[in-house]
Amino acid sequence: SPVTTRLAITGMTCASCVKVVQDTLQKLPGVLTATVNLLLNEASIEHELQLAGPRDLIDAIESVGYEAKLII
Ligand code: 9UX
Repeated sequence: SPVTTRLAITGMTCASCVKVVQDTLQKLPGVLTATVNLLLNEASIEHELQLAGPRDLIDAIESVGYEAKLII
């Protein structure tokens, strides 16, 4: 069953950034939904832990040039 993870993202300055981050997350196996809020610099991701853990989400975001940290 899916869990929800929130990430604090650094480096997004425009709507295109939001789309890049959102598309990157949504392409990952195990991600059901990914919502990115530019004003809050935050992403909320529903994902299957077995397929995509928090580290996978963070690595994917960092691979396209942004910084991400887990929000506990
Ligand atoms: Mo455009 Mo958003 O290069 O950083 S994608 S500003």
